[in-house]
Amino acid sequence: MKNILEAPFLIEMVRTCTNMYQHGWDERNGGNISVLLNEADVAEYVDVRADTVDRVIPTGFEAPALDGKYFLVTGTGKYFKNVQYAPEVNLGLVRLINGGKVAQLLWGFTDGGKFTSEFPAHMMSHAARLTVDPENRVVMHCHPANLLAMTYVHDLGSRVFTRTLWQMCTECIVVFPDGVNVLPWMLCGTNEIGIATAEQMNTARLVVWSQHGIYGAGKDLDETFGLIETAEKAAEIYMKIAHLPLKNTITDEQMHLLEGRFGVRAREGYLE
Ligand code: 2HA
Ligand code: ZN
Repeated sequence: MKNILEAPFLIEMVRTCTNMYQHGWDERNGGNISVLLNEADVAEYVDVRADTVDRVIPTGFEAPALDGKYFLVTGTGKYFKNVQYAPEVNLGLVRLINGGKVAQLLWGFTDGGKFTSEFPAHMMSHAARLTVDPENRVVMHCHPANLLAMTYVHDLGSRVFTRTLWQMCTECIVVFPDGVNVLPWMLCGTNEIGIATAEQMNTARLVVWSQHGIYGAGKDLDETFGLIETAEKAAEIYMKIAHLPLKNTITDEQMHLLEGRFGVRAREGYLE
């Protein structure tokens, strides 16, 4: 068995948590990440035989599409700031069984902890994204200040919110042509917000939780981080200019030029 602390997937997870903390997106225990792993990769580092599992944790939901799948996930109540100092306490590697109703702990959470309180939203989002994009591996949640601020002063319709973000930086429509979907404030940590988030994940890789934060999904940690980073940059520009007289913008005609130049298609009906 190889040392899991040297596994590329673990190193990347630790670096990403640290980076997100340094961006100010994950104060205290804010934020959570889950990464879908291949059994073959996992088996190099941990014993995957069922009879060696010593902790099973009920999930409180069903996710038949994820039965037998492995996830590296951040822990509930854990601080992103501390992941780099004690990955085995702050992270866990679980396998879902019994149609997703139970998680077997294969590694991590060594202080008796368990997966993030947002596990339902993560797992349901994985299931939704995998039906749209079989390459999807990552779901990431965090609290970037400008996106959050924007949900206090901007209309929360997904189309109008997306259009504003697209108008704030030329690259936005290229990075997230499917736009961002916006949920109203809901109680976090529940199956209900998980179901609502997953439903929004059918049409976009970014879902804003109003007055709370954002969810992103993608094929790896770098891509998902970059997606949130780009949306957050756009929100930052918006918060810098929203109170000033607007003299210029990126027009829909210019957005169509970007579609052609970069080979992307904006979400149906979002451009004139
Ligand atoms: O506590 O971000 O949404 C972690 C969270 C809950
Ligand atoms: Zn949160």
